[in-house]
Amino acid sequence: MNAEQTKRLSKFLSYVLRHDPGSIGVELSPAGWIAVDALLTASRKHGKPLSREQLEQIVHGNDKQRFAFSEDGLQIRANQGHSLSVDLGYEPAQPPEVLYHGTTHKFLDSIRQHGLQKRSRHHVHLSVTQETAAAVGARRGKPTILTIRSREMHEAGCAFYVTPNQVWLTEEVPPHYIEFP
Ligand code: HQG
Repeated sequence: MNAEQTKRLSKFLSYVLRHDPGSIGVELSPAGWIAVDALLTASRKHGKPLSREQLEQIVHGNDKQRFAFSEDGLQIRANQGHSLSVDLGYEPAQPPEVLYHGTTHKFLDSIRQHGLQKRSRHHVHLSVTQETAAAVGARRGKPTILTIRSREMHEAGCAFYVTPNQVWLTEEVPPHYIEFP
């Protein structure tokens, strides 16, 4: 599978596992899982033939670990980024002193006013490193990196969760915890 094919299938999987499993006629468990066999069969039926081997390549080769297999390897789910209602079961965790959020200039006025909001996702996504935040921000234009005083937020009672791929999640970030460049 070449890089272009991998990217295309990874996008397809993101769409099905985060947003619309019904588009290929399948359902997810409350924790977001689907049986690998059911996924492969449904994908084939909907014109996206996919082998177990390709799926493994996507799951393990993905730089951002968007997907995970269950321990027995029989099920798969997305690690984060859902718009569907799923309970991923991540434990609340204590964040580092600061975390970073990558965004773009045109959103700054609104963020200054309203803070960071989760928009269509379940959480606001925060990064451990400025590099990651820069890459996230670059998806939408010239990146701007915001520094979030996450420890202070946590001490004030805001819950944080961390995904297996070190993305930190929280409900929202009020403006006074954000340091703008
Ligand atoms: C912005 C990708 C105006 C926010 C990435 C962001 C990440 C506001 C956009 C993951 C705002 C939402 C998440 C406000 C937030 N006013 N704009 N009050 N509050 N925003 O994609 O964090 O490829 O939902 O700054 O790599 O960009 O999906 O969130 O620009 O890890 O695996 O609204 O998605 O990963 O955009 O990205 P998103 P995000 P995947």
